[in-house]
Amino acid sequence: MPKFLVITAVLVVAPLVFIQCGNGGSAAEMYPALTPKLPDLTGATTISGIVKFEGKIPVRRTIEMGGDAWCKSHQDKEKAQETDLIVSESGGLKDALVLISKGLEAYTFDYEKTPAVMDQVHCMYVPTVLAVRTFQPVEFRTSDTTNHNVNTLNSVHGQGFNKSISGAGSKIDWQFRKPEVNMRVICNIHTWMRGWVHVVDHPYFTLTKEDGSFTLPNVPPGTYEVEVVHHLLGTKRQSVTVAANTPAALNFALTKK
Ligand SMILES: [Cu+2]
Repeated sequence: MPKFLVITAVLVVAPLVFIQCGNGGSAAEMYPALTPKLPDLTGATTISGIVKFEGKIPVRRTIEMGGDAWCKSHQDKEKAQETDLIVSESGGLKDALVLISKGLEAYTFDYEKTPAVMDQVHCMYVPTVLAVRTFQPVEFRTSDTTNHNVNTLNSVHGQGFNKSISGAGSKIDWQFRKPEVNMRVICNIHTWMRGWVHVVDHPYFTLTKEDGSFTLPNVPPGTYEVEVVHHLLGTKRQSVTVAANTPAALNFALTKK
């Protein structure tokens, strides 16, 4: 087949396959059968460290909600600050995903069935960043008495959705079934609303705290690649060898691209 036909076929057919497979899903939770193959935790220890932002510490501005009367009148002046880049006074980067990206291939972990929650409060996502397991139930809630929509359609695996939500206490139930990072959550009604969802297929991940610190507990001895992912600053990886009962330290620095 001529090369251009192959390329055309890939470009045309591939998106259709993604749409029809629907890797995400709502309503009834689905858990394909699996046989856990868990690591031996003898000598397991922690990997911990700090993720720093390199560069001038950004000043977070208060969000202007003037375009919507309900949001403006309910705005939490302290909390309604830009969420794209949150850096502490000491340069610690908040809300970076830290995960083991290589070294766990031999294992199969049980599902996490406790729902993860992203709420909408005073026209902001709370929390702004959510890190969940594949197949973990996720509840997109609203505590607001105004209308929102939740749009995650930038998913590269076609597991996003776009649904409207209104009425305090309402929720959208969803499952993300493929590992994926930096899925953006937006509300098409309120352009300042921005969140991110990361989906990981094992339990060795966390989000950095206010000061940029992180801890991955219960890591069995071995050699791993650890990855840090930030929605704005990109990805960095380092390898680390974890010896039995010896906590490992690992620091990262990210900067604007
Ligand atoms: Cu909204």
